[in-house]
Amino acid sequence: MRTIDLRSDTVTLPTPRMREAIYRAELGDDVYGEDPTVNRLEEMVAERLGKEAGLLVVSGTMGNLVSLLSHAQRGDEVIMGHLAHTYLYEAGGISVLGGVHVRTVPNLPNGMLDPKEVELAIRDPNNVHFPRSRVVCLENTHNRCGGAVLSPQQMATVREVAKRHGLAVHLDGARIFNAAVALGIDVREIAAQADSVQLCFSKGLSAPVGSAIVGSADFIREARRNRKVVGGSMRQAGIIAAAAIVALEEMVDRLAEDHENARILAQGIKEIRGLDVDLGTVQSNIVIFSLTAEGVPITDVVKAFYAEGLKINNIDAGRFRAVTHYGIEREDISAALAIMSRVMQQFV
Ligand code: TLP
Repeated sequence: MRTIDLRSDTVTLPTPRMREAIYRAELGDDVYGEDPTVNRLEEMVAERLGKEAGLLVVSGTMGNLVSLLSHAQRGDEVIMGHLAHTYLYEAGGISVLGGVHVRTVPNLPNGMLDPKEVELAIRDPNNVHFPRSRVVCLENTHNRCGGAVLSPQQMATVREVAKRHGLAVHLDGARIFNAAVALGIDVREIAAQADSVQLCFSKGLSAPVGSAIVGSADFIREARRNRKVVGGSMRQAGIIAAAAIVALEEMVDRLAEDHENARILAQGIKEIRGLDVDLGTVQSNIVIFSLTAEGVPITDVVKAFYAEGLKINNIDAGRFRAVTHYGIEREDISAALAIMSRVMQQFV
């Protein structure tokens, strides 16, 4: 039985071209700055996002950690949404390792932060009671808000407040290319609304490992030091960079297919008794949908999906998340819907 894995776009395997590029990669010791493939990737990603410099890091989590440690010192405060990945799913790294305090403001259902709420959260720097507000984080696309896409115009409203108060803006752009493809714009327009951006190669872009951070040359110099602090400096990391280069060159435009598949999946879910989805929230490759069948433990439904070869996890007691990605074809979406429909008959 073929398994259809919609748990995440992190499950994507490297493409044949990536395996070939990994095999052939020219390598050197990157801690000496001598890995030509890493150097090429870092220049390429900075150029692509319209920033001065880039840095390869192991993961999205490390990219956000190193970025925030570079913007904020011990006792400083970072403002982010209460549904931010960095707040919910990164093991509190910035507090654990950096002594950086987090202040949350409510995420709106569209993934945005209300600029008025952000402004209210910024502390008076002259009051000794308060940590110092240093940076505001946005996330685009927004994972827990169902892959919601933030436009540059929306982001600019938060950036304006941050700049007026002298704060930096960091973007968790794990899926920034999904946002750019969904909006049909150059990714630079999104990156321009942040001082630093973290982006992942290992999600929809299908590389096996790796993220990058981009920003000013000064910021990246500091981030390179902080990457060392967290043990993230690598040696012949061209092995990783080679696949990331292929990801940037070949895997961005096809994200549109994932978005279309997500929409078809959501439309199908809407027709299944016992499940529901707000189609307006499906803007990229993530579908968050609800269990409406009463008195059914959601984990029983998850188990029943798995037993039929469909991997979808729940994100809380009432909602599931499905993510489309490279390797999931239109037929898989039809097959997934058939399984969901069959399974839900047991529960309604
Ligand atoms: N997200 C993963 C899980 O951790 C939930 C997923 O399956 O979606 N920022 C965002 C917006 C993310 O979605 C993720 C990963 C990260 C950062 C962290 O990236 P990694 O997993 O590379 O550390």
